[in-house]
Amino acid sequence: MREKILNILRDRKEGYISGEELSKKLGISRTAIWKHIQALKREGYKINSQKRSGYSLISVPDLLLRYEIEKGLKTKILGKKIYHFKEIGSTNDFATELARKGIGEGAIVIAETQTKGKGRLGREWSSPFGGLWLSMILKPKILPTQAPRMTVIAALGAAKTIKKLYSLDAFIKWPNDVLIHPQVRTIRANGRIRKEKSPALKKVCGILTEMGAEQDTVNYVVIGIGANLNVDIKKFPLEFRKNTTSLEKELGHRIDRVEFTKRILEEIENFYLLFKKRGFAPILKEWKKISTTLGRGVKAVSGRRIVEGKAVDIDSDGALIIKTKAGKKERILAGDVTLIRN
Ligand code: BT5
Repeated sequence: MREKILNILRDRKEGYISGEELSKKLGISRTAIWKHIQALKREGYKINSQKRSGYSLISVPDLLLRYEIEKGLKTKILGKKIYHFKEIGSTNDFATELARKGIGEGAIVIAETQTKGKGRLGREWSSPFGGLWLSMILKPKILPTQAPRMTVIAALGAAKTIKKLYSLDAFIKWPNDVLIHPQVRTIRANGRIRKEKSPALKKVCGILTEMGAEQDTVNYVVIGIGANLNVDIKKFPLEFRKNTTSLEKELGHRIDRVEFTKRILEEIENFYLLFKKRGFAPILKEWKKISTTLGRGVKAVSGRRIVEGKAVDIDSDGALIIKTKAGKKERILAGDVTLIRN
């Protein structure tokens, strides 16, 4: 009902619509309309109420509210149910609770800030206001060992969104980092203005995939996406600032977070549907095109195991294949990778 009221108010642009007209259109009492308007105001919508003329929508809050995301969202699965929080511990933890309770595929959890945002291996993830901190529940028919495939699907969706919306090349560093080139610098050489990208890549988005599984069956996968949109990196702890950036910083302007959220859901869903229809091979092909890991000298740390060599492939589970100096091929299913030489 609130969504319907909002849409009618939006259509009126700056004009007013009376409580009576709203009540007729929607078939509910004027008191019920008034109550919904109060609830919308509490959520942050600025709505003018005038006794004679009725209601007028003045502004929409800079929040990732359900009604804003749902409006015009072109997905079939993702965003079927949207949970929004101004603050939460971790969206991944909440989504996991939901999945355990049997909430179906496609539900998403969004928070404006997280107090216990997490990265992989219990690491901390800075989640101040202005970013996108989102988790989704998926129920793919995969083996537990194939869960890294879901990380690749999400990372591809994130990279594609950044490319399509802002024409920035985004790359994936195995297994879960989405990176972009820092600010394009304008340099004057021989009186000419040249644009140049800094060669170093910085992390703008990270993915955390968790799952509930029994032996050979995956019950659910929770994919957490942390994207630095309008986030001030200077507010991060010092040790997190290196090699980190935000889209606002690189583009030089604030970005439309609602638009980004809708697009990333659509792009991830496209890759997910492609995966369901055609398997992992076409996903892998796309991934390889924008991998910053393949062909590079790497040091991979997976638990106590350390493997150094050249990253030569990604296999059908999403595992990284490293060829060591001794010529042996090692397979890393999960871990951290440092690029060590070109
Ligand atoms: C990741 O871990 O990159 C996965 C991040 C996933 C975050 C999302 S937000 C929504 C959902 N709910 C959660 O609680 N989590 C997910 P990892 O590769 O382990 O990287 C973690 C490391 O990145 C940290 O140790 C820091 O060095 C750095 N870091 C922390 N906050 C960052 C940020 N906002 N942007 C870039 N780097 C960050």
